[in-house]
Amino acid sequence: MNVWDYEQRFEQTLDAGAFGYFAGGADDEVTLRDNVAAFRRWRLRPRMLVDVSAAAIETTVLGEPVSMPLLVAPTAFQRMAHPDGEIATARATAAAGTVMTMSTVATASPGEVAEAAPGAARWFQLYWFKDEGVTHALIDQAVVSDFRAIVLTIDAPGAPGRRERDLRSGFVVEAPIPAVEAATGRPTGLTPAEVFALVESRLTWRDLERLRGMSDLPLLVKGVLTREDARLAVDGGVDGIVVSNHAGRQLDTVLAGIDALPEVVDEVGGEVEVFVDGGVRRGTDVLKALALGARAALIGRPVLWGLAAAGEAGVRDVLEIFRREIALGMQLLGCVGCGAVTRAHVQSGPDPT
Ligand code: FNR
Ligand code: LAC
Repeated sequence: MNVWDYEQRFEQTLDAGAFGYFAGGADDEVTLRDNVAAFRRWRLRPRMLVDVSAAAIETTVLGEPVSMPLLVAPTAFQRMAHPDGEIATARATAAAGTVMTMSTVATASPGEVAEAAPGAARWFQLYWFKDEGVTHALIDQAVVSDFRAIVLTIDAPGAPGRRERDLRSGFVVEAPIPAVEAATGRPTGLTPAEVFALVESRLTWRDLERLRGMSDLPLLVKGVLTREDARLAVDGGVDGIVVSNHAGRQLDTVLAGIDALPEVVDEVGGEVEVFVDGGVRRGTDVLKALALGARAALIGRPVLWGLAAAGEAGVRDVLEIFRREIALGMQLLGCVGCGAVTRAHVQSGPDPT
C-alpha cells in the first residue's frame, strides 16, 4: 500500500549486519529520525476551486525530462540488499522514467548499470578517492557510459559518521565493489569505515574547478546544509546542489534536509537547481520539498526496501507508489503542475509529537 509496508518487510529479509548497515545512522540517530519527523512539522496549505482536471507531475532536472519530481539517491553496496543490486534499481528507475544516481561504491560498474537500462538518464555520484587515478577512471567510465551529471558527495571526508549498529554487528561488505577493487586490489570484505578511508579528506572548494575540468558533464554537490556553503558551491561553478545530511549517517544532530532547504534556496535558488533528500516517505513530502524551493527530491532507503523485498519489481512498485501519491497530492493541493507549487502552499506547523 505504501513504502512503510516495504520497510516492515525489509527487516525480515536481511541479516542483522546488512539490515543495520542500510537502516542505521550516526551516534544517537537523532537526525535519522528527525529527517522524517521534520516533514510532519511542515504543513501543506491547499487552495480550492482550482481546475486540476489536467494536473500533471512531469518536470525536468538539469534540462532532463522526468516523469515526476522524485529521483533515486545514490546508495552503496546494493547487492547486499538483493542479488541483482544496482542492475535492478537501474531497470526499475528507467521504467519509472526518472533519474537514478549511482554510487561510486556500487556493487556494479558504471558500464554494467548503463547496459542494464540503455539510454536512461543517470547521474554518477562521485566519492573523490585519495587515488586520483581511480577518481579520473571513475569519471571517464561515467562519461563513456552516458551518465548525464556528476554528483560530488562532500559530507564524507575520509570517514563515516559513527554508526554504532555496524560497530556492534561487525558488518563487512561481502559483495564486490569495482571502485574499491581498483583502489585497493581488494574487491570485497571491507568495513564501511575502510571504504570511507579511501575518500580524500583534503578537498576544498578550490578543487571544484579541477573537477569541472575532468569532464563536460554538469556538476552537482551533495551534502550542503548551510547558506554559506551553497554560496561557495555556486561561486565554484556547480550546476546543482543536493541539500542532504546523508540520511543522518554522517554528523548526527544536524538539521533535517527539509529544514535546511529554505536557507539554501534563499541563497542560491534563483541561480541553480536545488534538490533535497532525507526522510522522503510520502508524496506529500515531495510536494513540501517543491513548495520550499526544491526542483525535486531524492529517496534512498525506500528504494532499498523495495529492492530487498522484490528486486526490480519491488523498486518499480516503490516508485509507482510515490508517483501515485505525488499525483493525488498535486490534485488535492490545487496545483496543475510542479511549477504551480509555491512557498504559499506550505507553512511550518505545530510539532505533532
Ligand atoms: C546512503 N547515502 C549515500 N550517499 C552517497 O552520496 N553515496 C553513497 O554511496 C551513499 N550510500 C548510502 C547507503 C545507505 C544504506 C543509505 C541509507 C544512504 C545517502 C543517500 O544518497 C541519501 O542522501 C539518503 O539515503 C536520503 O535519505 P533517505 O531517503 O534514505 O531517508
Ligand atoms: C554510506 C556510504 C557508503 O552512507 O555513503 O554508507
